[in-house]
Amino acid sequence: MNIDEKLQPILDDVIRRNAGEREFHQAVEEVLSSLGRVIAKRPYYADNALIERICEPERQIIFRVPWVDDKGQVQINRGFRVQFNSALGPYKGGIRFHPSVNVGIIKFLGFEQTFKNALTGMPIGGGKGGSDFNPRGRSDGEIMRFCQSFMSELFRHLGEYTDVPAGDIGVGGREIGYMFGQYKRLTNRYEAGVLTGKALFHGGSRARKEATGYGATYFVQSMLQTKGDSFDGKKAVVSGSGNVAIYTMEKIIEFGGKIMACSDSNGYIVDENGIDLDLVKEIKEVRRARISEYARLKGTGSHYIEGGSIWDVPCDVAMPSATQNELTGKDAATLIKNGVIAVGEGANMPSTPDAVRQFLEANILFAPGKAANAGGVATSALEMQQNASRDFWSFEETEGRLAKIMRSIHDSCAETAEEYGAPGNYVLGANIAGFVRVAESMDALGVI
Ligand code: NDP
Ligand code: 2IT
Repeated sequence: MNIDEKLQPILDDVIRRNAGEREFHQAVEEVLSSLGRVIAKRPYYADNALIERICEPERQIIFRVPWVDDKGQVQINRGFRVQFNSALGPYKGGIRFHPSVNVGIIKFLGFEQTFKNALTGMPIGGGKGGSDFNPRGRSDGEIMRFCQSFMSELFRHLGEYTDVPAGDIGVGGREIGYMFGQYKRLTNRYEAGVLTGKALFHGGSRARKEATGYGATYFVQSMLQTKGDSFDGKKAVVSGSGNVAIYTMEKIIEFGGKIMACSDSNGYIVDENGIDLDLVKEIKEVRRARISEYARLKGTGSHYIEGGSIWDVPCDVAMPSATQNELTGKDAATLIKNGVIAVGEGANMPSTPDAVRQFLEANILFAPGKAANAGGVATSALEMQQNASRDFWSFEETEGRLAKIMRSIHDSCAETAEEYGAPGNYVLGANIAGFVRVAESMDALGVI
C-alpha cells in the first residue's frame, strides 16, 4: 500500500510508540494509506496534529482478573478496555474473550471501531475491550465467575453516557447477561443502556443477534446490485461458525444463495447439497461443540477437513467471518483463480494487506469490514435508542432500520470513492468517509 509522504512520519511514530503491536500497526497503515487523497484536497486535515490525535487512544485500561475455577484453583487473566475516541458519542464496541487477546489486538479493534461507528451515522464513539481468557471447555459456572470478576473492575469505567460494551469473539448473550447482572449489583442501577446484545427481557433489541451477519449480506447484495447481479443461485463460502457466520449464512440462503462451506478454528466442512444451517446452529448455539460434528451427523454429501484453508473451496461470494488475517495473499489468489466475484468482510480485518491488494487489482467487489460488518454496532445503537426511550420495536421494524442503514453505508462508501477518483474502491470510500466524520467532529471540539 502506498502512503503519502506527509503521512509516513505519522505511521513511523505510531510504530515506534506502540512497539510490537503488529495488528494495530496494520490497521493504522491501512487507514493512512487511504488519506493521501483527502489531505491533497483538504490540507487542513493534516494541521493541529489531528491525524496523530486520531491514532492515539483517549484512554487505555489494563487490569487483573482473578477468578476461581471448578477445581478451586485461582486463575489469573488480563482484562483490557481501550476507549479510543468519543468525538461522536460514548465509546462503543465489543468485548472479546480469546487467548490471543493482547493490547495491540484490542487497539486495532478500537481504532477500526471508531471509523466503523462513524460510518453508521449514529452518535457513537469507538472502543473495544476483552481478555486473554479462553472460554473453550469452561463450565457455565466458570464463565459466570470470570464475567463477574471482569466486570468488578470494568464497571467503574462504563456508563450509558460513557462507554457501552457489547459482544465479540467468545462473548455472546450468556456472557452479556452475567456482566449486566454484576454491573447492576455493583451500581444498584437498572441501567439497561450500559451494555448491548442483552436478552429481550433485560432490554435487548430484536434482531441484534442477527444484525452483523444480516447487515454484511445486505452490504454485499448492494454491491452485487451495482452490477445488475444478486445472490440468487450464487455459491458462497463463509468462514467461522459463530454469531456473524451463522446469520450471514441465514441471510444468504434467504436471498437464494447456497452455502458450500463454513469452519471453526480446527477445520472446515463442505456440503455439496448446501450447508444445513439448522444443524450448524444445533452444534454451535446449543451444544457448543466442534464443527467436525457436522460431517459425522450429516453423512453423505458432506465432509470435514482438519486444518487447511476454507478458501480452497470454489465459490462466487466469499464472506470471511471468523478473525483477523484469516485470508492471506495465497488464499486471495486461489479465490480469484476460482472465479470469485465478491468478497464481504464479516470479521474485523480478516484479509491481509496482500489479499486486499489482489482483490482490488482484480476488480473484485470487495467490502472492507469496517463498512460491511457495521450492522452489528448500528443495531446496538438502535438498542441504546430503545433503552433510552423504554421502548421495544418489532423484529421487522428493527431489521427494516438495519437494512436502510446498510444501504446508506454502502452508498456513502461508493459516493466517497467516486468523489476521490477511485470508483468502486470501497476500501478507500470507507476509510475516507469514516475519517472525515471523526475529523470534523474532533476539530469542532477544540484541541481534544
Ligand atoms: P464468535 O465467537 O461467535 O465466533 C467466532 C468464530 O470464528 C468461531 O467459529 C471461531 O472458531 C472462529 N475463530 C475465532 N478465532 C479464530 C482463529 N484465531 N482462527 C480461526 N478461527 C477462529 O464471534 P463473532 O462471530 O461474534 O465474531 C467473528 C468476527 O466478527 C470477529 O472478527 C469479530 O470481531 C467480528 N465482528 C463481530 C460482531 C458481533 O456483533 N458479534 C460485529 C462486527 C464484527 P472456534 O470456536 O474454534 O474458536
Ligand atoms: O466489532 C464490532 O463491531 C462488534 N463486535 C460489535 C460492537 C457493538 O458495540 O455492538
